[in-house]
Amino acid sequence: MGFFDNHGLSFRQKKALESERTTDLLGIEKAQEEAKIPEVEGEKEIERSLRYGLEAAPSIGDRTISTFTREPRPAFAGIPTFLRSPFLEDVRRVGEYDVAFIGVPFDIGTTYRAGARFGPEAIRRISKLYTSYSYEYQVDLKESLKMCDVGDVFTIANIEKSFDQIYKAVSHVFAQGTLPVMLGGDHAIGYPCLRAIADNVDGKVGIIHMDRHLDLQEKDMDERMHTTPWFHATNIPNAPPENLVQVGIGGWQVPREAVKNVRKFNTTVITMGDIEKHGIDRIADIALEKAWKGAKAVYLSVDIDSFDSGFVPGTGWPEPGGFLPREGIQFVSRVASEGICGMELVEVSPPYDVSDQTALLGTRVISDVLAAMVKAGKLGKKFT
Ligand SMILES: [Mn+2]
Repeated sequence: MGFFDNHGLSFRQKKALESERTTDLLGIEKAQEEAKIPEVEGEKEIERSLRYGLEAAPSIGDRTISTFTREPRPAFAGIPTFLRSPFLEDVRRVGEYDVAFIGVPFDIGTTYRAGARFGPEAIRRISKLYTSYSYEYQVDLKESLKMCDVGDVFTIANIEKSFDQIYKAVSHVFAQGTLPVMLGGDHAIGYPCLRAIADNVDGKVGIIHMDRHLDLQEKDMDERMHTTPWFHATNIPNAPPENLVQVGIGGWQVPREAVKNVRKFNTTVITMGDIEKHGIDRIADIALEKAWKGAKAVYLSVDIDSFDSGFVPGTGWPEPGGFLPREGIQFVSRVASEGICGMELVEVSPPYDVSDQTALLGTRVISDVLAAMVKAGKLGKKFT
């Protein structure tokens, strides 16, 4: 026996222990799962790219590269649509898709820092960083969903007329059985978006609203601004306030007028303290239970300012102490896995953003919602 025999494990013992350890690592498990995901659409994309964009110059060894780029490579090239989805010029055909991304460049409902009209543009641009595949979910969105980007709603410098435009756009998409995903835009758009959906659902619609703010006033400075959507949305007969769950509320920017309406309407408010106390999973259960109570569908409204202001400088009313990115992402994915009828991601204000971080987090939230829905079998029925 050498002096070192008592100094720890032998090589063989170590090996045995290692294999035990690695088996319960998600990271290893996921790499195995990847083998099961098809790459059919990816291959079709390359084929199309070579046909439309021409084969590359002879000196290029990789013959999947084209002359004009017509696929996601290089990430810095190309005209941005959300997640590189095909731009659908003819919106009459939107019913052929599972999901439609709708830009809503609107910020005249903003009461402090403007700029959310550039939100859709910034979100689309930074979404070029993303592939359609997620390691954690083991979902390749383009292999399981028919997605399109329908471009932007034609909004104008009048809040009520813009509401009518947004209402018509979202109604059109939703009525075709396509999941509308709105890239905001300030939070005023929540009202016309919800109204469009509620008018097309035969039953009650619940709302899960992530925000630091209640957005529950009737009017702000005599107009229906971004501080007012849920007052008006929950005034729609089949979107009652009892089915409105507001998550992440808190801080010093909540007007007392809105709080009075929480009492009056009996909405469910969940603070960051509640989340701290009960944890994300339990809070998601509570939110789902309240929103789904007697409802036929649930709408998800994510204000990017629900995240801690340190992570989202590019927003209209930043407020410290909100969700950490991992928490917020976990929450939306729990909500999405029960199925949602539509979503909006609002209040990304690129003029105040730093290194596109706010737009990037917005992109992440939407991508994870879609992946969670696919994983739960709630989306992708039009994909063949
Ligand atoms: Mn807010």
